[in-house]
Amino acid sequence: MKFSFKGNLVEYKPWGNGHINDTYLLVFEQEREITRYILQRMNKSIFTQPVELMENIMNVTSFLRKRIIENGGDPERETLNVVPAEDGKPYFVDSEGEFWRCYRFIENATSFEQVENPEDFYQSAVAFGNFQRLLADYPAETLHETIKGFHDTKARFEVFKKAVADDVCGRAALVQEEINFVLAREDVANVFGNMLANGELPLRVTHNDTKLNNIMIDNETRKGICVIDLDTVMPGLAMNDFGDSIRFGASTASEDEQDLNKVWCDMKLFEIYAKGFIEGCGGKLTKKEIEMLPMGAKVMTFECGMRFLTDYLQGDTYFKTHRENHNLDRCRTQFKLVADMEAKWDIMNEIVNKL
Ligand code: ADP
Ligand code: GN1
Ligand code: MG
Repeated sequence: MKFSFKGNLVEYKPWGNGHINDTYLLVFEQEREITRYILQRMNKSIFTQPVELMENIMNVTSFLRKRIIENGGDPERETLNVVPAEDGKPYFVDSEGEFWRCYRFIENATSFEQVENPEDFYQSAVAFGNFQRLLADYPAETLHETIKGFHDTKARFEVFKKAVADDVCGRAALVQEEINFVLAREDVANVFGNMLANGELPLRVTHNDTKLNNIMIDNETRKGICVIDLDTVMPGLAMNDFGDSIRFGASTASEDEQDLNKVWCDMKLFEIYAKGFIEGCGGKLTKKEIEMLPMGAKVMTFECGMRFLTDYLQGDTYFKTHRENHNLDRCRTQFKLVADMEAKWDIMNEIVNKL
């Protein structure tokens, strides 16, 4: 690998639970000093413009770096740090045309797959809110759109319908109930697109993939130290960043739990996250945005379930899967959560009103 590493490679293994990139931990040693790195093979079929993507990441992380220093923080741990390739570029292209990038490993911090302690979830909310606040005056027009229409739920609904009609794997008949669940909720797919078109919502620079495992929690202070996985930082909606965190972190079970009796949207976790996120955004959210936070949770959960189902119908080509029907299991947890949010709709709105 043509990166400016320190010392000799002593260990190398797959790392983390991301669904998109191939992530490895590298351990180097020099005069008994250990340095760890994160190496990633970028998913070129999903991120078709890796050079532009890395340009976004370099620009966003250097912008954050300045803000973190101004606020007296530690830029080595509070933002991602790209390790340049030997030619100085922020990526390396191998002989097969694969794009690799490398980050310094954030030590003494953990990314969680599920909420183990409500206080951690609160801290992750503050950190994701802060991230949005820190980027509030980032020149949004200079960002490349790394995935076109990433959270255009309306467009994703059309892609879903086409996947059902094409039925390339002959799986549609097996999932009629799930298909009907989506088709009955076209209004959910349209709500934010319509509001944007009416000028009711501002576009902001958002993260767009705010799962709990995309934040590093400091092992000692238990604060959300660093927001990672910056591939989808683009202009977007505040409610979507809020909502994606809820769909993943406020669930009482993991994203691919097969026993749906275990899957609920926990209202205590919803409240804790809403409080932390609003605080983290530091008064930047409009009244309308705050009012629409419960809708963000529902839309993101619905969209994600629909994306898992689309991928199942298309033959599991987008998300990494590790067992048969993995995308279908994931889709079912999301729809169970949507149904639970619908049942708890008044409570969710009361919580946000109270805040
Ligand atoms: P994906 O896009 O596939 O989700 P991520 O960039 O989120 O890939 O990385 C996958 C996992 O690797 C993360 O959830 C986290 O646990 C770990 N990780 C990524 N970057 C770092 C880093 N700089 N330091 C420590 N751990 C990291
Ligand atoms: C993917 O990269 P990762 O694992 O953090 C996906 C998200 C989905 C999520 C579902 C670029 O996130 O949009 O919500 O899986 N990222 C991309 O777990 O598609
Ligand atoms: Mg990730």
